Amino acid sequence: MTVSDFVWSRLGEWGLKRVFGYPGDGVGGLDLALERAKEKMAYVQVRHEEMAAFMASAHAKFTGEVGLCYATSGPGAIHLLTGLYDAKMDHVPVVAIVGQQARTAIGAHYQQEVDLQALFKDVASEYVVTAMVPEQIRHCIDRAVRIAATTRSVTCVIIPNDLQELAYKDPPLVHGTTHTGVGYAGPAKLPEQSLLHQAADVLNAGKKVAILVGSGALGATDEVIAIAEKLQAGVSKALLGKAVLPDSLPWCTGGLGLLGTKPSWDLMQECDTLLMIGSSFPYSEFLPKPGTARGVQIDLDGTRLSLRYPMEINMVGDSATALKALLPLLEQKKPGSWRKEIESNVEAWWKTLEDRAMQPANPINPQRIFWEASKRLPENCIMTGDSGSVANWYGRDIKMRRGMMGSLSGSLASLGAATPYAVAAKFAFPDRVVLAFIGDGAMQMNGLNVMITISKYWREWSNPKLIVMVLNNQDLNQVTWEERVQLGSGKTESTQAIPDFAYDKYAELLGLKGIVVRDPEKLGAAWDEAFAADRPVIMNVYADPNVPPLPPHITFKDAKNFLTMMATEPELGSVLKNSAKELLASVLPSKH
Ligand SMILES: Cc1ncc(C[n+]2csc(CCOP(=O)(O)OP(=O)(O)O)c2C)c(N)n1
Repeated sequence: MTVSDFVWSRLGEWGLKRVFGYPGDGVGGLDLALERAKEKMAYVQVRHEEMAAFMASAHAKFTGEVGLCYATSGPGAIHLLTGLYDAKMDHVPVVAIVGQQARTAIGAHYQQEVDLQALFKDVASEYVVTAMVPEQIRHCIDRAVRIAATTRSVTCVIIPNDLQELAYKDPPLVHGTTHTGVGYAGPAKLPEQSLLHQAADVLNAGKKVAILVGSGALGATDEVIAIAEKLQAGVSKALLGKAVLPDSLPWCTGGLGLLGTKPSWDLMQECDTLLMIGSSFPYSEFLPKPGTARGVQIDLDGTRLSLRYPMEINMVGDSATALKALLPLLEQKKPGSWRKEIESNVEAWWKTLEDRAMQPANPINPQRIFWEASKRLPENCIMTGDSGSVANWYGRDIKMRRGMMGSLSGSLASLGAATPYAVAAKFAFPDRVVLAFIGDGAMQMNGLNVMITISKYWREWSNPKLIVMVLNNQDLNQVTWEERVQLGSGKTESTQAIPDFAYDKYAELLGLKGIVVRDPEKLGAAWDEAFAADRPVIMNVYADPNVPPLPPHITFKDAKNFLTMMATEPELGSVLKNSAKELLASVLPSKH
């Protein structure tokens, strides 16, 4: 058994069953060993190492397991970085195995010799190690997996290519060696009883309780519902926590923040008590004004407590475990005006969203694409979103149901995550329908290349349904709107315009299905056709770039910048027309 054989077999013992990667001479030994290990370690070959890291990150997000990727020395290793930062910043565990030039060449300014320890020092800050002798590899692998799982972080093992070919050796039982083992049990952290009682006191005293849930609450749906009912609270969801609660709950106010909803804004502004569960939602200005609400927070990671809002009670714990223990300490609140107000806000908001979606646009209102999709989503589907304007519409217009999953690049907010995330979802859950919502900028950045990976593998999936919806607005729209509203500047054609591309024809070139939509009245039928397809689909939907992704709360500064922007806006007519229609739909729900 070579060192490389040992690496794959040990990772397999840890329960890691799939690696996303790309070969090279820096990982030659690992490449050959992977072929020998194929019964136990499935290999997904990407077209670019960044996709492998995004896939590993998404695998961790969708399965709760440790994600695994590998790349060759030098350029391959460098390519991994964005995907690894995505995992790091959204706190999911990923192990990266990276090749290096031969030990005899290190320090010789050799070809493809990059200082990988330095390169990965930040992204894999919890653990990055270069293995130098066969007796060392066991503890390198064991520690990389255990530390990634324990600290929900990225770890990295660098393996020089000559070491990969050597015979594996167990460490001898002598001074200067260590003898590690496999095995890790997930967190069951229960906060101290006294702290739970203090938290209950704060929550019981509240008259208007708001709850904010994030991805840390994804395994605690029943508990969150039970707590919300007991406290007669409204619940808002950070984007990565969108699947924590179904949007059919009348007191679920949807997303929070720039991409969020008006009922969530109102909930946070008017509450007297805030319970935050498993979230490091970034924007403090969308939370209650400090001092206006008493705060209780639960997070698995103590470093993220009181990070955005000064909490009174800070508890380290696993969401489901902590909430189960908290529940019997809470008094049942009586239904009252607070809950009623939240529910009527939520009801009105859904009408507003429908009204906004149905406003005519040129040619298609992007909100309507999501509105029509939402009605048709199959049970248990998995959705991925990219970082452009699609994130707004996915966040707001998609009604999440129980059993569905959804994710995107949250804290890094990197362009180009939607398609590799969709591939990882499909490999992890081949029987479920997967949808990727992506802008044309992101599709051209890397989505087109991921479609080749999809065309390579889709026949292996028991259910081949994977729909990639490309929002073809020929604009880097999210940034165009940010410039309009945040910088008071009109669209700059040179930086913002994106060339048209026949995404549907490209799908057919790859043996997939292509659908093109230019007419809003044909959207419903197009979604039906996509969901009925017997293979992956690209939907090329021509959308209006001038429909504003209105924030839930417009500040004076936003309004002032909007006015300033008008002087330099080349598409002023349609920007004004669409903005007026959106605003009217907000104040006059259900009147077109
Ligand atoms: C890797 C990366 N580069 C740049 C950005 C900045 N950025 C955020 S959204 C966006 C525009 C996205 O355009 P597109 O994918 O066409 O989607 P749209 O907003 O038009 O729907 C850009 C450039 C980013 N988030 N990530």
